[in-house]
Amino acid sequence: MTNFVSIFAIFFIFLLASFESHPLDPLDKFELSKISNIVQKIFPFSPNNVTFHFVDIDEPEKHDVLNYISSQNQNKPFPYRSAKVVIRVKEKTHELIVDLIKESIISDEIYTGHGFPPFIFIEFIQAIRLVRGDKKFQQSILKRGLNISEVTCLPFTIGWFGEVATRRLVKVSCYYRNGTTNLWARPIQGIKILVDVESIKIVQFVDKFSGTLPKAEGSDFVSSNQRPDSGKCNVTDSKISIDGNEVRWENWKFHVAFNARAGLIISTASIFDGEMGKFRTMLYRGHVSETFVPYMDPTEEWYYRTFLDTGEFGFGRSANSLVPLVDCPRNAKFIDGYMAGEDGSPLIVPNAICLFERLSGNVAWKHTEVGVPGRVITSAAQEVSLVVRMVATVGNYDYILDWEFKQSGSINVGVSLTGVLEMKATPYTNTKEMKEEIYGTLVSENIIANNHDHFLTYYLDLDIDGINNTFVKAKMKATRVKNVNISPRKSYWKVVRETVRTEAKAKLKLGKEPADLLITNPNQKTKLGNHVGYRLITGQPVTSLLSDDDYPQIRAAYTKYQVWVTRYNKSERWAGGFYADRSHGDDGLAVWSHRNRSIVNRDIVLWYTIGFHHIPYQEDFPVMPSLHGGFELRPANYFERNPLIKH
Ligand SMILES: *[C@@H]1O[C@H](CO)[C@@H](O)[C@H](O)[C@H]1NC(C)=O
Ligand SMILES: *[C@@H]1O[C@H](CO)[C@@H](O)[C@H](O)[C@H]1NC(C)=O
Ligand SMILES: *[C@@H]1O[C@H](CO)[C@@H](O)[C@H](O)[C@H]1NC(C)=O
Ligand SMILES: *[C@@H]1O[C@H](CO)[C@@H](O)[C@H](O)[C@H]1NC(C)=O
Ligand SMILES: *[C@@H]1O[C@H](CO)[C@@H](O)[C@H](O)[C@H]1NC(C)=O
Ligand SMILES: *[C@@H]1O[C@H](CO)[C@@H](O)[C@H](O)[C@H]1NC(C)=O
Ligand SMILES: *[C@@H]1O[C@H](CO)[C@@H](O)[C@H](O)[C@H]1NC(C)=O
Ligand SMILES: [Cu+2]
Repeated sequence: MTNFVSIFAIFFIFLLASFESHPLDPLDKFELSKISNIVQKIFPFSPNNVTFHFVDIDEPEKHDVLNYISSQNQNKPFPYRSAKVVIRVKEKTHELIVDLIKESIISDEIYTGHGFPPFIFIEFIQAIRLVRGDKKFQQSILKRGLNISEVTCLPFTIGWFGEVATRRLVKVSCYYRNGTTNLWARPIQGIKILVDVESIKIVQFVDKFSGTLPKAEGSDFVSSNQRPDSGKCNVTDSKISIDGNEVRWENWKFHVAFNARAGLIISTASIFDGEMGKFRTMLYRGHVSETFVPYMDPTEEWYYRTFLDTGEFGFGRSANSLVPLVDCPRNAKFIDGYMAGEDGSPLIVPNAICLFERLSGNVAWKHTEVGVPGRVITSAAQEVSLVVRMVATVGNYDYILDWEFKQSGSINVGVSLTGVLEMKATPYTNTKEMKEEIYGTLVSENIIANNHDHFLTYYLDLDIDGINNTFVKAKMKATRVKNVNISPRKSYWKVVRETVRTEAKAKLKLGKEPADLLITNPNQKTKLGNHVGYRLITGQPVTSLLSDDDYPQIRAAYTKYQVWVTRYNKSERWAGGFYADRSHGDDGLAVWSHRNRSIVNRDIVLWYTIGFHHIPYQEDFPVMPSLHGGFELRPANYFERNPLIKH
């Protein structure tokens, strides 16, 4: 009996594993616990002397992944699985590779380069606790006549400004709630507090006893009871199938993952081609790679606010638990996210990702024909799409990240910015009183919202019908009609295709010349002889306006161009460098691209940055209405015809 039960159990587990595992699956809670235990054996820890800053699957070889998922027989588990783990021990950064099958650490290297791994919750909490408990700080609050119970303190990463950076530091800023929720509107100014998160010490404390405290009236933004789904945006019966992390919907098949750094990751996306009767590859991996948010205020209390949010903290670490009927509609399905806590043990983010079918009310295609005698033919279809969403709240800002899959073969990738602006106090209550530069907009009495940028850089490893692809610019060239005898026209434009041969030539500042940007497969043609491809339709052309020698720009050099193409290398995924906190700009997209590798008919990665120059306006106060940006990946001679027309 016992035997039978255990055999049955093993069989059952085997079944589960065989149906659900994919080599790019994120680490689950059992694997995270296992990793923590394996590391614990070599680095025995008590709270705080060993901290886990990055835990993710160690990227398997791409050809192994592709072979595995394309092989018919997936009952065999993927032959290897390991994790990349970055821990801090005795103020040193260890990069570990943990083999999850052998259950051992197979590599341990101490990183000695510039920059530090991401911060973790406990470090922020300790820094805040330290400041609040500090006698000098308490006196500063008392002297201002404020009540410490109504003070909220928050840590900020400090960037790098040419100094020797040997310590992991944050600056702590405090706010006076005084019974309100919009703490960002009530900064307590004049106090500078620098905290070392590893020795847990205040290394600098300066109070100038300056600054006005804005009044609280009108700054609240708590919403009234959540409005139930009105049904205005109609939902359909969901045809989404989720098996483990694999999603199938209409003609799409892809894998969804979550990690602490990028948050939502889309992998191995393929689309079913009805004409060919098979799935065709399109995107191997896509996710937010880095986020750069520099503020445009060079003054003492603001200059350092030049955040690389994804690398310094993490979009996944900032992920919200999505609320049904608020963050996602009625028909949404949810996936939980897992990541490692400070001691490596698993933390869950329930409902970190949602998937839902959207009937937007848009028309997918349409034509009304009046030219057929005797009748008017109207043909059209409503657009139904699949949205995959997560929301990251990084301090004051909220980023709603969407991947929208369309049956036409397009993927629309978008981000909506909302939340509360970072603000500073001012004695001014009207613009006519202003005597000096304020570096922002007076959004309420005594409150300035500072000018800043947001750059979200996406990693897009497109594999159009195979891994070897080419980056092509289809330029529109204004041309003069030469033979005046055949045409009264003087000019037209023609398409001049340019294959971009090297990484150096593939970094683009858009808006200078009209061109379609294509990732094509030079080895595959349609029946009609066109090279199969996908097109990147970009949004507003925004690039960083900071000077090249400005420290934040050195760290985020890649934001000078919206588009880059590099050779695929599994270690090159984080545009601002892996160690983004206090980085010096010696790792990252700009550095890799500088090698100027050939990108013709190779495995290549497209990088696209959605940018916003944000001049605040009064409507952004007290909370900002969503502002949208995005791009589209759209088939371009990929299909023989419009895939929406089934026949
Ligand atoms: C962490 O501290 C504990 C208790 O003091 C000690 O036993 C352990 O060896 C320390 N671990 C490391 C890696 O230094
Ligand atoms: C300070 O605020 C707390 C609640 O936030 C309140 O209970 C307390 O009475 C206040 N203290 C003073 C001196 O006003
Ligand atoms: C705090 O709120 C109270 C009650 O609204 C108000 O009287 C007081 O002036 C506020 N204090 C500050 C420093 O804004
Ligand atoms: C939404 O769709 C359902 C099912 O198709 C239909 O019964 C309902 O009337 C629709 N509601 C609206 C507001 O269009
Ligand atoms: C891709 O191109 C490289 C370099 O030409 C070649 O070695 C490799 O075999 C190609 N891979 C595939 C899958 O075609
Ligand atoms: C892959 O990237 C890493 C990190 O940039 C680099 O050290 C390594 O040399 C690269 N490998 C190849 C084959 O280019
Ligand atoms: C990159 O390589 C190409 C072809 O070898 C060359 O023409 C170009 O000057 C190089 N660019 C840089 C910046 O090295
Ligand atoms: Cu903004």
